[in-house]
Amino acid sequence: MLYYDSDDRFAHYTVCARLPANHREFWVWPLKAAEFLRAGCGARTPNQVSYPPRAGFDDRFVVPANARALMRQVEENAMSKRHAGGKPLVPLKVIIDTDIGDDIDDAIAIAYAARRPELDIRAVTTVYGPVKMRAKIVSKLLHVLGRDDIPFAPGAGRPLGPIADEHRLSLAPNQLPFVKETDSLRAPACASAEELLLRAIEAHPNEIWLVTIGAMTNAALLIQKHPQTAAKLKGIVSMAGETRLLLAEYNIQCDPDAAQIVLRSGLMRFLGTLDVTRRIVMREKDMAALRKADTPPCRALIEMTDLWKPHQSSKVRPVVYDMCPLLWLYAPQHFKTQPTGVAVELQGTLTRGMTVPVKEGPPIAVSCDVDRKAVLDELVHTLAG
Ligand SMILES: [Ca+2]
Repeated sequence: MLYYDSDDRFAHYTVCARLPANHREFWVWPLKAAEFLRAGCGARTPNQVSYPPRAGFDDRFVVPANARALMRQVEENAMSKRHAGGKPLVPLKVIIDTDIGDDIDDAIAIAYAARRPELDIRAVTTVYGPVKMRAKIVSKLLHVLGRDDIPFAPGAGRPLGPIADEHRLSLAPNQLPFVKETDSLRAPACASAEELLLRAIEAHPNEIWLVTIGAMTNAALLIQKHPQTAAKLKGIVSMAGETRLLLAEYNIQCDPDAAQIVLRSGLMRFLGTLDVTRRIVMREKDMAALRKADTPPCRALIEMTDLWKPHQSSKVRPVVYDMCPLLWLYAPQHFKTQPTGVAVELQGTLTRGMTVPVKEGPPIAVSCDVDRKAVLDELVHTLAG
């Protein structure tokens, strides 16, 4: 049940939603008139409603035809308000640095971020191996998402140092067939991720979060070559590393030397580690919801999932590691973290690429646990709601 009120003093509407029967609380917060109208409620004359609502509250103000859209708006505002401590929603500016095309979670993370009002994607850059092919996938995906306004560029293909899996650098991404010959793709905004990163960060100093969901080569090059611009980042958050299992996590393994530079830079704020993020396996009902939604973004993700599936053996359904740093930015309550200094093992022949907790070094919020159900519900609600 939804109702609304006006408050001329602040020139906004107050929208209230009564949660399902097992909840006793009411959520109340301001929505600007524009947001209210965008939620699909039309220009009805505001009515005065007392708050807290009285018993026997008058149903004349209920807006059932728009209940679903309004409820979504209401929930999103509530979440943002909780995170922002009651301040109006100001989207967080992010640059997503991705190795899209191999695992499926990059595409899911970008589609998810593009639909969240809390996140403002300022650029997408690609990294590791066939970066130009990855950029083509980004171009197509952003188009399907209706986000041709987001600039993108290919980044560094080669890691800074030697890697064990050299042959992987030349493999075409398994999701490249998502891009068809008949597609007229938008061109990259500039020739290199380096240029795009400089442009985006300098345009909004101290406002941009760099979100790495692949190897950290681009981030490390930025820090090495342009330290003054890198210092204007609000911070870096990543899906990377593993501090409890005795293994080297993939994104670190792809460029351990770059990871060491980034983890020791003082810019890293959050690491979504393997042992935590690998728990977030999409449920069959989540995939069914995407299929049922049948929107262009959901159809694209299903198509990309079908391309990805034959190329991996262990995963039953997508594991959405890469959305974690994006979600943590505005909803950290879904994660438990431990402030930890982290260093990368660079010397060991068997251990190169492992991330090790260390006493010295800048502390990073390293994930320890995650509310898996909350994350998946948030994801599906965002993509298919
Ligand atoms: Ca990735």
